[in-house]
Amino acid sequence: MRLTQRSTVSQQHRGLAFTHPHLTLAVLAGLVALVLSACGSGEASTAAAEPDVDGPTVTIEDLAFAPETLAVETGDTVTWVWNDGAIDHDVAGDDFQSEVMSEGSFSHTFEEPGTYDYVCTLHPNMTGTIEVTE
Ligand SMILES: [Cu+2]
Repeated sequence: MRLTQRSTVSQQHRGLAFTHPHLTLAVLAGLVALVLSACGSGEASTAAAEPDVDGPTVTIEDLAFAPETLAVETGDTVTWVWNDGAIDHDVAGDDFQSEVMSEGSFSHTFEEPGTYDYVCTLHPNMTGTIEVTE
């Protein structure tokens, strides 16, 4: 009887001993999955947030400003978004000037009505115009 009881107890202990490492692995795997998915979604939202600009936008791509002419209202903020691979560009107007860069964005608020021509100083045939109406 005692031998039987002992062996039963030891079998239960073995069962627990085998169950616990599996639970621990499952919890670890769950945590790893959580961390990975958190990182993944963070990168995704950062990448998605950049082109998602409020207000009028000019995209810099294929060695051009698109649209080349953009009509906005006084007080509007125009955002230029770099989307031309590793090619450097800038946005240079009479009273606004971005840095030379290959990614990111640059914003300028037009407080006065008028026609604002600008260029990329690295590619003089890259020209654009912002028409600011009242
Ligand atoms: Cu350029």
